Amino acid sequence: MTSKNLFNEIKVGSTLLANRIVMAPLTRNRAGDGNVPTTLNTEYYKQRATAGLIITEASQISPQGVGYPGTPGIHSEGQIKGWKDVTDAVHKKGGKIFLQLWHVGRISHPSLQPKGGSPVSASAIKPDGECMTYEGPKPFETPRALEIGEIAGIVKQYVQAAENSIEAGFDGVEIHAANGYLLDQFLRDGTNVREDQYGGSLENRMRFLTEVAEAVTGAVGAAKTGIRLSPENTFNDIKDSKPQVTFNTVAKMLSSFNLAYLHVVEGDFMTGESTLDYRQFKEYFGGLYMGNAGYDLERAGKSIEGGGADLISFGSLYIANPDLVERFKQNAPLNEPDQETFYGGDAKGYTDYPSL
Ligand code: 8OZ
Repeated sequence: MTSKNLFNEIKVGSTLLANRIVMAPLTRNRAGDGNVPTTLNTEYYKQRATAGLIITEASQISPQGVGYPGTPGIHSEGQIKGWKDVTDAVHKKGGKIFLQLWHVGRISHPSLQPKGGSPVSASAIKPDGECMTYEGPKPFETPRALEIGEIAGIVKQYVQAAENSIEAGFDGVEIHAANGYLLDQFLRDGTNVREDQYGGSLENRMRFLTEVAEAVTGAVGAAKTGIRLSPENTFNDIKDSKPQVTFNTVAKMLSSFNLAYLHVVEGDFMTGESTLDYRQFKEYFGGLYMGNAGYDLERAGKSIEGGGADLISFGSLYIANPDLVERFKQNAPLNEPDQETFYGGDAKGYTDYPSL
């Protein structure tokens, strides 16, 4: 039996997954004090442990990496301990789980930053829109361009956070280089107008991500490291003038690391449109490719069977259907996600969606 389908097991780096159905990283803003994962968070992930792989919600690598209320971190002892309960619960049910490593860069606000400092970015370019703060939405402010001497320190924070993740029992980590956050702010030319070796040419814009990939894979192993990209997503007011070329080149650069997988947000969250040729990214990368954005059972199955992807991640379907794998197997009806309870709150809309 060599035919590929959604329900086949697959070896991803050093981790054997029971199926190719992945729970996408989903920000839910329900971490506890100190941005520490709680028993409620443990319950939520445990309920979803039949996914082939869970990728956690984006989790800060440092206090500077924070951009929203109630998002968990992976830089303090308490956070490591909180996450250990999550990984233990998921593993007890036979699941596998990677942590998503996050630094928001300019998608933050002084009120969320250590000592009320300015958020940082590749260049001092203000995003359009508002930041979610503890006092409600506030207009974004102009970020401070990182000094060249600060970048190595942030690379070290990615490494420390990756090592903390392994200590917390994760099967691996996903480097979040998508959706307009710090690493994406360096990659795309709409947010990076630096004139040093981290800006200008595409090679220079890729330097920060290249260094993070090299350092994280060096620390925890390429077989435990995935990366997420979003070539045409305009979420968080970001754009690139030549996204196909830029991300073909990023995918090619990443191919040299033997990563566990490349995870790609296909299309634009904001418009629902998808205009690029995602097969090209897959081919330039050469390793396991995880597709994401708006897949349903039928399209996911076709993509896996047709060689368009090796894994598919599901976001809102996983919010509402803890037993998504079983529902897909039975082609059973799905619960509808409630948008009102996506971000913040308690168990309602979080751990109270019924299984079959
Ligand atoms: C939605 C709301 C807040 C954060 C991402 C971490 O887009 C996010 C996010 C999404 O990757």
